[in-house]
This record gives sequence, structure tokens and C-alpha cells, in this order.
Amino acid sequence: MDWSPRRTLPTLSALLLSLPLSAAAQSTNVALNKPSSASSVNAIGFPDLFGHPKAFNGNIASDDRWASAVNPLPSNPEWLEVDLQAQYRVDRLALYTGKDDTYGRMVSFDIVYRANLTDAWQVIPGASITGNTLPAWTLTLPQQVSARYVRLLCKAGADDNFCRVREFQVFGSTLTNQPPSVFAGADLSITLPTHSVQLQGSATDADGTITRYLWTQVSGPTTATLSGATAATASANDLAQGTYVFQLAATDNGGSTSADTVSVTVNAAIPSADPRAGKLHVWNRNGTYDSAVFLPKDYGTVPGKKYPLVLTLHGRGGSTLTSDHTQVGSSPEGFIRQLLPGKALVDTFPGIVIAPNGPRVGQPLDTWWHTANVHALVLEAITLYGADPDRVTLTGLSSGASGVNDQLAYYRSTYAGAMPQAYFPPNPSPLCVLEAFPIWAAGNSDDGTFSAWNWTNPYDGFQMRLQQCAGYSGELMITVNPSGGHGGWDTFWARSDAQDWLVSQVRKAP
Ligand SMILES: [Ca+2]
Ligand SMILES: [Ca+2]
Repeated sequence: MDWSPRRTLPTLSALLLSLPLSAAAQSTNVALNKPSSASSVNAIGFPDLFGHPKAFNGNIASDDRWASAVNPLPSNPEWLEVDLQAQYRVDRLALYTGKDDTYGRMVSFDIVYRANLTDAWQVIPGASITGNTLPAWTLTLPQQVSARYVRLLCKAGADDNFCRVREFQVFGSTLTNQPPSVFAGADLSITLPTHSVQLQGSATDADGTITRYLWTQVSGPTTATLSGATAATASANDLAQGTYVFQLAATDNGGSTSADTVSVTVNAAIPSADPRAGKLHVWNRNGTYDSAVFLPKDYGTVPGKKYPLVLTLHGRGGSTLTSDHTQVGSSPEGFIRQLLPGKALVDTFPGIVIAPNGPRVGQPLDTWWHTANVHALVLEAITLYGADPDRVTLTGLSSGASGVNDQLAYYRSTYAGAMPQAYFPPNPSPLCVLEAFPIWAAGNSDDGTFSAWNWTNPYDGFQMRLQQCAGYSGELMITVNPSGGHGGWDTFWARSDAQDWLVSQVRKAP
């Protein structure tokens, strides 16, 4: 509390002059001539003589005052209020009560304030007074308050106990309006055909209220249609593929505007998978190696994607298609058997599998695999099915493995790796040309057709022949079981490491 020890007007002036110059310079009587109200107005000369505007007109002379119509009670005070019309940082009060300096001053009063109409009244610290003896009461606030509405609660007067206020001065300075805080929401992403998105923004104002929202488009491939653009939440419609940026601007009751942006990414529609994806189908080549074909599950969904390709050749007497070549056989021979409907590998195998159907034994053109025709099939398949030309591997069983060997002998540069099963290695003389070529051969040692030592040198401790070639770089793997005769290929192809190997080889530069 800041009680002045003296009670005359010059004393008040002296007090004002003693304030720091900066505070005195910034602070003015912001209640002067502002709209006022009161609990009652004395009927004598009503309303002009003792009306409440008299307390805020700048005149502190005797008889220029507000007077209540009734006597207050401490529990039912009379009141006098001013609306400062805006929030101010109030630092000082001056209250001239009484009919004049000697008669009818207020003895007991509170001064309360609030920043907004909806706020609760609060007593200004230091402004809850009893036993007042000063006709000119002043208070420098120990802590400044932000107030728009200031009210005097008159609880008891002196002499005849009416409330009289010649002048009520509220000193304050303009508050610096704080701009709103705006959040346009987290960045968004949608995928066509969805072409609308909710823009969920928000804004707050620490010292006021938001009076206006406005969504606008900053950038984007097309002009979007914005609906509800003057609310915190809007929707952007008619979006096309690309990235849009939208801005939310919010304005507060002090006229200050802030903005934030949000980015909306509109992705291209995901293509639907090829109807043949994840299934077997027949590739009809007019009788020249009509083939069973497997396409991976995501085939067609990724534009431009290139897939590994596995060529699998069945043995002599085997087949992959029905006899009329209109359907894939119920148990096609070769690696493609791992991809029959219902097998788990159908969902995960990442490569294309081509399983040509050779002529049946004893039928016209019955022969072992025709090297040039098989190679032509592979080149055509690469183009037709979008295979990666650097990831084509070969596998086959028995005479199919012979066909694999023939491809290695004549068209090795087309391929990334080979997995012959149950058959000889290529003749020893060209064998060393395969020293750096990835090969995984498999079979059973008691197989009358294929035996382990055909890939090894029985006269040199069964060292792998390829390892004896100058420049061998370790690409050859051989898996030989001790028994099982001429068979075992399905078991081997069911191994996940064998399946992975077939789609993991990458063609080397020649
Ligand atoms: Ca006055
Ligand atoms: Ca503000």
C-alpha cells in the first residue's frame, strides 16, 4: 500500500513528480471521459448533476461529482464503474471522494478490475481500504494489472453515508498487443483417388480472442477448391497429384495477424496389380516352347519395376503344361512346382519364373532342349514381362540341367547364375571358363546320371575341378547328398536359401 502522508492537492502533485520520469511519461488517465455506469445516481438533479460521467470528466472541483441514491452497506456496496474501452496496463489510481475536501469522503471501499467481461472481478492489490481519512486517495500499484473494466465498491461513507466521487482516475499505458499463435496442422498425405483433405488448424491469442480465420492456397499443381475457408477447420477439394501448400491466417481482436502453413502431398493412385500376378498362366508361343509362367504378387503395381527372372527346364519326359497347352499342369516339373496355388512361396517370391514345356517323349520334335530356341525364349521373356536383364538365372533337372549347361556354353553372357540339378557338369575342357560364374550344382552321389565327382577331380582328392582353374574366384557351390538316386530336386528347390539364390545373382560385366 502506498499511502500518502499528506492530504492536499499540492501533495498529490509532489507525489506525481516524484515518480520515475519514464513511468510518468507513459502513463495517462485512461478513464478520462470513458463510458461509465453506477449502481445508483442521486435523484437530486437527476441525471446531470450527480451522474456517473461526472466522476470521469477531469474536473475535481466541489459539486462536480457522482453521488449514490442510497446509503451503502459493507455487504451491499454501491458501485461506480468505468469501461476503459481496451485493455491497459494500469499502474496508478487516484480517487477524489466527498462533496469537497472536508465533507462526505468515503471511509471504506474496494477497487476491483477485470480484463474481459467474462472474467471474475479481482481486487487491485493495495486497493481494499478501511478507515480512509484522505479526500484525495492515491495508489501506485505494487504490481501493474491488465484491466479494461475498473469498478469502485463504496462500502461506507463519512457524515451522511452517501457515496460521492468527484473524480476517479485510472492511470495506465497501452498494452502491446500480442499476435496470435497459429498452427495449420501437421503435414498431410493422401493417395488418389482420394482428392479431398480436412485442414485442421487452430489458433490462440494470449491477450485476447481470435476474430478471423482465413485459409488460402500458397502453391500447388492446380487451384484447389477450399470450403469453410474462414474457419479453423476447412476442407481442400479437387486435389491433383503433387504437393500443395495451404496457409491459415488468424487475426486477433487487436488486429494482429499470424499465419502458418501446412503441406499436403497427393500421391498418384496405386495401380492395381496385374490380374495374372501371384498366379501361374500359360504363355502361348504357337507351339515353340509354350510356357508356364509365374508372376510375383506385386506385378503391375510398381510402374517400371524390373523383376529377376528364373528360367526352369524340366527333364526329358517331364512337362509344365496340360497336353493341349491351354493350362498349367497340376504338377508341373521343375522349380515352378514350388509356385503352385496355395504354396507359401507364391506370396513372397520376388521373381518371374518361365517354365517352357518341351515336346513329349516320342512326339514330333522330341529332342533335348534346343539351345538357340531356349535362348530366344529368354530374350523374348525379358522384354515381354519386364524382367531385369542383369538378373536372369537358369535352373533345371536332369536333361533340363543339360539345357542349362548348353546355355552356359553358348550364351553365358545372358545369365547371372545357374543351378543345374542331377546332371553332369559341362565337359572338362570348357569348364574353366566358368571359374568366375556363379553356379550352385546339386544332386545325389548315387545318382547314375549325376555324381558328385563329376564336378570334382577323383584323381586329386576330389578337389573341385573349378578350383583348380587359374583365376578361380570362388563362385561354385556344390550340394551333394549321399543317397537318393536320380531325384531330390524338389527337396532342394524347397530350400529357402536355394530360392533366394536364384533371385539374388547379378550379371557381371564380361
Ligand atoms: Ca468530476
Ligand atoms: Ca492479441
